[in-house]
Amino acid sequence: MHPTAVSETAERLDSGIADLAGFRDPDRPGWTREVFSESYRASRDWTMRRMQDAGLEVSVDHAGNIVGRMAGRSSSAPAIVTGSHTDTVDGGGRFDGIVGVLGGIEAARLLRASGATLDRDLLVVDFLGEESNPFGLSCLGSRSAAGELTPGDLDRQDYRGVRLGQAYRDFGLDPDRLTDVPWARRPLHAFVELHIEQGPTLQQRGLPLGVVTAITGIERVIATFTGSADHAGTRAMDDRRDAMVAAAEAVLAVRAEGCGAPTHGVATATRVDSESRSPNVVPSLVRMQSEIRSVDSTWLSGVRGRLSQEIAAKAGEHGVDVEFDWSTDNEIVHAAQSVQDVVASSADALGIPWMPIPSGATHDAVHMASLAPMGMIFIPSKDGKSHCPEEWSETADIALGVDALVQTITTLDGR
Ligand code: HGY
Ligand code: MN
Ligand code: MN
Repeated sequence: MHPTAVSETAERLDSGIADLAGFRDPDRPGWTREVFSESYRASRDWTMRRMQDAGLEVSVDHAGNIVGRMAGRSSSAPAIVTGSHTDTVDGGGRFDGIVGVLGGIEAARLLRASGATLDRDLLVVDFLGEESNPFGLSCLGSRSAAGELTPGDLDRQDYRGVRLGQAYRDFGLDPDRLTDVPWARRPLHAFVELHIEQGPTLQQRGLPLGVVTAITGIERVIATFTGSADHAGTRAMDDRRDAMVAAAEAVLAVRAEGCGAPTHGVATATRVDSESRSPNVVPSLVRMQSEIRSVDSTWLSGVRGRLSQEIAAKAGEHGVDVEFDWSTDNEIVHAAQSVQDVVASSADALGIPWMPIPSGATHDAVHMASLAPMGMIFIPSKDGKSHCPEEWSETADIALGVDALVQTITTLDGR
């Protein structure tokens, strides 16, 4: 790309990231903009205007996804889709998902500016609510587009007891039409998502680009420990049924499971809540939330049995009962070899060094993979930090990722 164009792209990316980061929850750390929040609602008008400025025809589908369309010569041909998300985790950063939405918009702008007209429509999508949320369900918008959101999902409740269906309604979306997503019902040619790596590998290897090979599967569990309440001052230590101790043993069992993964696997206890409110009572009811991830299907498929058995045995030693509520947030998904090859050849054509890399994070691409051949392009994350205020990616790396995305879209269009 001509140096002037490079600096204009870099300036637009810089200012876009800064402007979007301004839509944040003032009461939370980092750049928090959680799904259904007021800061998220306010940011969406900005995103729509950004798409319009780039010459895209903008609409919001019944699933709440913001869709920017650049018409191709043949609107009947299967479309190419790119995009990501602009919601964040609590205390999140400025790049996770945002790079894929702003990068997709920039790619469309560059394609238009080059005078190139694609054969196929290009859709740039800001998917609703990709991040895991208090309802325990990630990728709301892409899951709906793929027809994978179920009526039962809408009965999920957050810790205030609010149903997911009500949260959609409060946000202005009709819970009965969430999978009515026409653009996703037409044949689609390919889906490619630009995203930060959210890990340290590319930086450690000194590489500016990753071609994603697979996206991790995620198993989630809420373990509920039931012991017996007692006076913390009078009940002898060898005569307790302490639910907190059983939960603590479970946290360590989760860690041991992740550390024992043979190839690629992680396991994290992310929350422990005790129902006991008084500081002088032996806890009788404690819940532990955990998630386990891997691209190794053999290991991941055995994790429910291994962990349930280990945690139940430890709880039994303390006379504590335990119940498990397991769920699969998403299965392991492999990127289409055809799209991986196009991303790789595009990077080669641009002289951008790259490596194949699995994704330990999940993405909207997981659900889009059921609609079209899927691929992802990674750019480096500074020190591998993500889901925190320190999350950082260099503008030059983002611009390279955009170049690779433009080249990939152009090549896919001709196939
Ligand atoms: O949880 C994830 O991996 C993604 O950031 N939602
Ligand atoms: Mn993300
Ligand atoms: Mn994320």
